[in-house]
Amino acid sequence: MKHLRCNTTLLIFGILPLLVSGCSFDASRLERRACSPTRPCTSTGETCCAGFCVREDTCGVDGGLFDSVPSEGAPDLDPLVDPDGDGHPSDNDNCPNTANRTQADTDGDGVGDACDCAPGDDGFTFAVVDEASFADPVQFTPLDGANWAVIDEIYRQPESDGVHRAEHSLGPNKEYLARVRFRFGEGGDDGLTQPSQNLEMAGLALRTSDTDFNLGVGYYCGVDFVERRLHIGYTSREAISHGQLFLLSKDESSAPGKLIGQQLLTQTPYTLTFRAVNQNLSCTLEVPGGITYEYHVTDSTFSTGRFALFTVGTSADFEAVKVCAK
Ligand SMILES: [Ca+2]
Ligand SMILES: [Ca+2]
Ligand SMILES: [Ca+2]
Repeated sequence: MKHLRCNTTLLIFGILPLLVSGCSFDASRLERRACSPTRPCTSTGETCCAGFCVREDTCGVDGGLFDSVPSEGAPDLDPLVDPDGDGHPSDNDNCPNTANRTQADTDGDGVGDACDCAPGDDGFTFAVVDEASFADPVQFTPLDGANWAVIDEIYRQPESDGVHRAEHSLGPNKEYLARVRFRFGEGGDDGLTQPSQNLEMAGLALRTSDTDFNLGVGYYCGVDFVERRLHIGYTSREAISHGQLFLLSKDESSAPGKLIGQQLLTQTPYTLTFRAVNQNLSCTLEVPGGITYEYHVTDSTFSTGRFALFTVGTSADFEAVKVCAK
C-alpha cells in the first residue's frame, strides 16, 4: 500500500485539541468505507487509499482523503484485530466498526464522534434507530401504511395531502435528542384548514403517550414552509377535537413561532434538532450556509411516549435520522 507522509498539525475542534497529520481535516471523510487488501473497494472508479475507499483521482492528491488521515500510529493490522481498518485494534477503538483514525470524541464520553448518536452532548446513546435499522418496520412504524417508503436510507413521504406520521415507541421520562435532515417536496391540501390557508409543514414530534396510538398528543418541532416559521408547540386532545392539530402551543407566547429570515426552498437539505433535556424543549433549524434558528419552551410536566416524523400538507424526504436518549 502506498504511503504518503504529511506534516503533523494541531487543529482546534470545539474545545479539544485534535492531533492529525495532514493538510486538512474533514470529519465527513473519516466516515468513508474502510478497505484493505482482503476487503477491496467494490464501487466503480474507487480505489483503496490509506485504508479507505476514495475516488481514484483523489488518492494522494492535496486535499484528498489520503492527506487528512494520519499514517503514523495507524499501521495496517490483521482484519480480525482491526475490522474497520483504521489502525486501532477493536479493544482500543472508540468506534470499533467504523473507520475513525483520529478517534475524535468531542464530548469526551468514550464513544467516538463517528458512532456517537449525539457527538456534542455527553451521555446520549441511540434510543430508536441507527441508519441500519431505520428501515425496519418493526422498529419504526409508518402509520400511513404504504405511504411511507425507505429508498436509499431516505425515509420518504410522497403524499402531499393530509397529515402523515411514522412513529417509534420511546420509554417515558427520559431525555431525548432527535436530529434529522429533511427536504420539502411538493405542497398540497393539509386537510385541516381552508385551502387558501394550507399549512406545509415537516418535522419531528415527541408525543406524551405511548398508548394513545392514534392521537397526536404531544410536542412537535416543525418548519412551516409557507409562513417561513420554526414552531415548537403542543397538541392537546382539545386541540385535536377542534381540528387545530398543529396550530396551538401549550405556551401561548410561543404560538407565532420563530420567523426564518430567508425563503425556504424545496429539495434543499435542512437539519432539524429536537432536544428535550431537564424538561426544557428546544427546536433548532440549520439551513445551508450555516445559519441556525432556535426556539424553546419549558414544560415541568413533560414526558415522552413516542417519537415521530411528520408531514402536513407536503411531501418530504427525511434522512440521517438519529434519536438519542439518556
Ligand atoms: Ca479499528
Ligand atoms: Ca474505528
Ligand atoms: Ca462521544
